[in-house]
Amino acid sequence: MARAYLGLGSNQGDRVALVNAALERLQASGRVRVIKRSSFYETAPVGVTDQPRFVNLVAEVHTDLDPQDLLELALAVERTLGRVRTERWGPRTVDIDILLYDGVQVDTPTLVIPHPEMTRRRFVLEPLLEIAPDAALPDGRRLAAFLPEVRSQDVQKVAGG
Ligand code: GSY
Repeated sequence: MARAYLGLGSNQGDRVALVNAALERLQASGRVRVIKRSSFYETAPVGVTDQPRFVNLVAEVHTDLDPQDLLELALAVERTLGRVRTERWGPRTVDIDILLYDGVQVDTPTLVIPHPEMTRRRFVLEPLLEIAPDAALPDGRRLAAFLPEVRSQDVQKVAGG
């Protein structure tokens, strides 16, 4: 059984309900077990900044799927929750990114693990470090070391979330 960390986000509709539904559908597949989930974080958009604010969280999952099949499942769940991939960095009902998968590196045209942007995104690092303070990249670099560089990004833990 592999351990993976997934980043989930939404900035359309009932954002919290959509992220919860995505986790439920991943688990309902029978191939993914959600072990831990971070708090919800309300976050300013990164990349295309002229779009609604996001809610984000990170979940630790156990899975018997290999990385490519986990990606296929994530994309299928996104589609069932109404995501249509039009604008690359634009608004989305729900987005599921594979951040880390055991200690492995994947570099294919459709999938790169560790997620190539994760060290530059406070909306990923903050929730990830909440549930996995010692998390590290496959080369051993601790993710906590990247947090000071992204502190200026607007990320706020949602009370009770
Ligand atoms: O890759 C995730 C989608 N995304 C997000 C996001 O989830 N949260 C925030 N705050 N900004 C984002 N920009 C993109 S693209």
